Amino acid sequence: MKQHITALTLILAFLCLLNAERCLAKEKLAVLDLEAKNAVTKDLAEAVSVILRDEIHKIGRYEVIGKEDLKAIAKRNSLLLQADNPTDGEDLIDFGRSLGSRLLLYGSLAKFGSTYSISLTLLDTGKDTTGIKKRVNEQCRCTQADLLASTKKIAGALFDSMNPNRSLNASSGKDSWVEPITGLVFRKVASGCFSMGGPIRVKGGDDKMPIHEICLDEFFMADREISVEQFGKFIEFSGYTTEAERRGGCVVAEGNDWIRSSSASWKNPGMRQSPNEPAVCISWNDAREFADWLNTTQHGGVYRLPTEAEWEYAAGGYDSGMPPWSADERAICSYANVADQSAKRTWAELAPVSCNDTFSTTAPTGSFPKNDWGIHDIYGNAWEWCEDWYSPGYYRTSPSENPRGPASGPGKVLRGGSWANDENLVNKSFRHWRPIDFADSTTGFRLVFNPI
Ligand SMILES: [Ca+2]
Ligand SMILES: [Ca+2]
Repeated sequence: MKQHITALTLILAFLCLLNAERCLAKEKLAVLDLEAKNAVTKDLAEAVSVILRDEIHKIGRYEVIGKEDLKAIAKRNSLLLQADNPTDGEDLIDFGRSLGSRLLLYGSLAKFGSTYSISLTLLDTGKDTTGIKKRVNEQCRCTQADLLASTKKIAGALFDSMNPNRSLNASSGKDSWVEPITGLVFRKVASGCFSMGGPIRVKGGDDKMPIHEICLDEFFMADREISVEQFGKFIEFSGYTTEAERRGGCVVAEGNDWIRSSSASWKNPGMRQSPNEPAVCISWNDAREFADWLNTTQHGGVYRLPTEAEWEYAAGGYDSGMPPWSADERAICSYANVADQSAKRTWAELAPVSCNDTFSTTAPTGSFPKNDWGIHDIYGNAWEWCEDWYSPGYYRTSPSENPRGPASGPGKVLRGGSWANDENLVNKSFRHWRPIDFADSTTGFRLVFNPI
């Protein structure tokens, strides 16, 4: 008998050598129903979730907990099955642990126009290994039937062929993040401290004083201003109408004056623009809507406008911490699109710098050299909205760590100057502001990103 058992054990061991996967205990994986967003019905989100479970089961590496088992375990343990609203990371970790499943897959399915957007996050809930293991965002400009067919591919993308550019978490050490819908590239800006503010001799009054030490956590900043093409994607997918289009137009340069034109908007800002030039005639509210839209499409992290401190820290991304033309203003045309001699030919009343940057209005984003953080056009081209309310005395009371501006103000901060400004406004410390519904043909924006 003992000999028979030994022989059987040997046969099993041999079979295991031939197919090790069958002999190893598979890792448990719980797949929550996808959250239905925008124009997606709960039924469709559930159907895609079922296909996801099947496809992951077929991969063979995981014991996928079925929907009914999920419900049963949750009921047995008096848990709230959070499949409809998987938003809080801590709750999800607790939920996964309670299920006895170290791996938890959750996400959402949204629809913008004719494009489906599916976002999936694989969460490790293990006590010593807690964290996001993988993340994937895919878009499918397709019919509902095609979406169901392509779900198989999405499961593969998550477990087998993730594009490293689309996977990131705060501790991964990656230096960039590509937002999948717009293709926006975000560069890591490392945590650090710097002197914020500037001397009064620089135009703009004493709101830049006192110069004070600020320390910031790491963040990711878009390497370019939002372009006309990228803003157009937002409009197409979201159906949003800008404030200029709804509320009487945009202030544009006409002749030697700045006038409100009722027909002007980001589509028609009073000057000819190519798709890769910065979107202008953008109000703060419009910029905020853009960020909110991205946040509804994916779980990768939070998109937002930079704080004023983050903007100024990123703008100091040079060896000296100051822009490279600080010693000689004529060098500014090599680094930024400003009101230069070519602009003067079109707009006679501009006070131009004495050099020629060759662009009379906006330039395609990325036309000028990036700074040491990898960021283009932080000076000039389009003004950039910040998250902070403006207050002229804020620097006297600002906290020294991660300041977020005062609680209220007459408007929001704009930074960096534009194609219509000289070096007095195109500099590191000049503080501009406008009401949140204001838009002119110099106001644009860029985003920052914080991974979860
Ligand atoms: Ca110019
Ligand atoms: Ca700019």
